[in-house]
Amino acid sequence: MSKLACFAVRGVIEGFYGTPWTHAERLDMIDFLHRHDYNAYFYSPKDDVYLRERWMEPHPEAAMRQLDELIASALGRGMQFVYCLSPGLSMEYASPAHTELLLKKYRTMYDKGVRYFSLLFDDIPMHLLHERDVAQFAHLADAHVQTTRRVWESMQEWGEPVKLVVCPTQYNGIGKEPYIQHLGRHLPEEIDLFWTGRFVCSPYLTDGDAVRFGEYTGHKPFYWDNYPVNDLAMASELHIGPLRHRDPDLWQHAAGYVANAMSLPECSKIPLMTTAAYLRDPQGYDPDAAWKQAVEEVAGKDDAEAFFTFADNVQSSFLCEGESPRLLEAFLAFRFQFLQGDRNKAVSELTLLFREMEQTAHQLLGGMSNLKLAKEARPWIEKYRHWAKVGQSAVALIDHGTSGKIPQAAYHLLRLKQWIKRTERLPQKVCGQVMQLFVDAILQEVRKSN
Ligand code: LOG
Repeated sequence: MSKLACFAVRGVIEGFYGTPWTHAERLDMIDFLHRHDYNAYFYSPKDDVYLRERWMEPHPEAAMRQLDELIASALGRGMQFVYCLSPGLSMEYASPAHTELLLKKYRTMYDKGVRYFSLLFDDIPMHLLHERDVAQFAHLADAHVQTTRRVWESMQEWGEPVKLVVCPTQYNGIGKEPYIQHLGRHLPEEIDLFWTGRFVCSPYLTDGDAVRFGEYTGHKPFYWDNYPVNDLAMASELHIGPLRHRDPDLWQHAAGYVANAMSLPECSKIPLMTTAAYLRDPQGYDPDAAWKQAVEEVAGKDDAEAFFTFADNVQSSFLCEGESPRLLEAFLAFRFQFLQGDRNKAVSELTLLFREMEQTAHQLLGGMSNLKLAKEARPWIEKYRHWAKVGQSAVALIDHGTSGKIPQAAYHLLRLKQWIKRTERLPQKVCGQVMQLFVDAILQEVRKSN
């Protein structure tokens, strides 16, 4: 299938809460995106105050120079630089002066060559805030329609064609909600609407839902996919697993697709490479094959195997329930072997597994060739190392505890409890559920045999 046949816009949005990427990280990301067939970078870090809280003020001079470089870097590669503003925290929609200020900010970017803009109304109250707005507009959707139309009409007078995508305040659901339906039905068809799917973080994106959204709103959805972003309540998860459960036919019913990234740019590259594979060929997309390739490229050949072993335990997200599939398999095999087969063999195999787990952690902590990846993933790798220690103490306990060596068993039980305590202090989500089940089963087994 040709690239042109699929998603027309294939973007990444720097749209998370938390520490924005540095200038160097952005330049590197734009190059990375270009190399992987993305065609748009959306500039919208929630914590750049000049896009949100202080949207009325111009960017400081130094920031403006950096924006110039980002724009040149994207346009020079034939990519779109999408400039996004989020005025909804304070904008008085009825105020012509406010609309002028908004247009002035967009116009500054237009003069620098930007032709793609976004107006974001996400994460603001669902009701009108200013008295004048309450008097002038029927409801929030009415205010958003009129403001967007004014912005759009002015942009049409600037000469060159521009594109505009709006993020509604209600950006997830089914498209039938009164706010989004009003917005959709009253905005010109050329203006796109962001949509995150049924949920803020949608486990599935289906073509059926896309078709229905189109019918309800009169606009094909422009997907804002909240993966791999891991901000706010998701901060303990590291989203380095592959993109999953996006229908192969989605592109036929979508205006575009943008992935919201993590504030950890190097880690983000792994899932973003799998997303690139999906966007390039949705029919042929194989998440696990794409994942392996992505880890090889980002971690580098020498560390790929170790990183992949680790990454297999860091999969839990709204896209994937199986947190540690290989470890779980190993535990099930151990259980069978221990109870029905060769007890010693079972114990020695599992001891080896936990030693290897610790070695893997040491290799990754000690000297990965991709230093940036190692630095970003460090807290999760540390947690992985802790679980390896828990595992080793647990196996030692079952070995001694079930063979009646009481003093040794007591020692290992103490060690196990210490390691569990230290491990539980680290908030990062890494193979926790699987390890917890395993430890509980061991403790139960030891209790039974005493
Ligand atoms: C924000 C987004 C944030 C994400 C995940 C949208 C449209 N907006 O709930 O900036 O990174 O969720 O926490 C959001 O998704 N709001």
